[in-house]
Amino acid sequence: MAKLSVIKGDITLQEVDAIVNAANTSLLGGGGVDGAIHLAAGPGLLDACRKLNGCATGEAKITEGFRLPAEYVIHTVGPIWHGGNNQEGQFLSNAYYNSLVLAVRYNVHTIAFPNISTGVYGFPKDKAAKIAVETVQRFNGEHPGKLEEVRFVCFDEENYNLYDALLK
Ligand code: AR6
Repeated sequence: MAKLSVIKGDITLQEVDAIVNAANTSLLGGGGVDGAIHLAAGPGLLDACRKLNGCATGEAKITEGFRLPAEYVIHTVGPIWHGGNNQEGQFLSNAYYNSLVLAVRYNVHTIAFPNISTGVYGFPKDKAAKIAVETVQRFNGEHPGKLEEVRFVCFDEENYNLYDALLK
């Protein structure tokens, strides 16, 4: 069974097969974790993203990692929080699930996720953490032996504490 772990830190430094980017539908860069990943990966990442024709909310696309320690970047788009009655939970779950589907297809065994949608997209952190953990556990149950480690990389203390409690 894949190990689910949590650390407080910077996703661009993670030595894993793939890191996940919380992107927007253009895939052409932005602020937050997206900006940090593009900065660390270098301009090759933006060139590669230009060829992907964007990405719908809840879907995922993959590129190489360029200057990052990770071999791949999986770009996914979480939902913008509009109060919770617009299928935000389903879209967030899809973003995690579809990232993992792509990871397995590319023989990724270790993967790091940021806390998708919990920055400028405004998804409540407690709800998002529950959905993230439940979705990864469901995927693992459905795909036994495919993943070794799924690491949640939290940038802020509040997210770290939420994941730490859920994974205990
Ligand atoms: N490593 C790990 N986590 C980080 C890092 C980092 N280096 N930097 C920020 N975070 P956000 P969203 C955390 O806003 O809410 C972009 O402009 C941050 O603290 O990056 O999905 C895209 O282009 C927060 O917990 O992503 C989109 O337009 C989490 O990453 C939009 O933001 C996600 O915050 C996506 O919004």
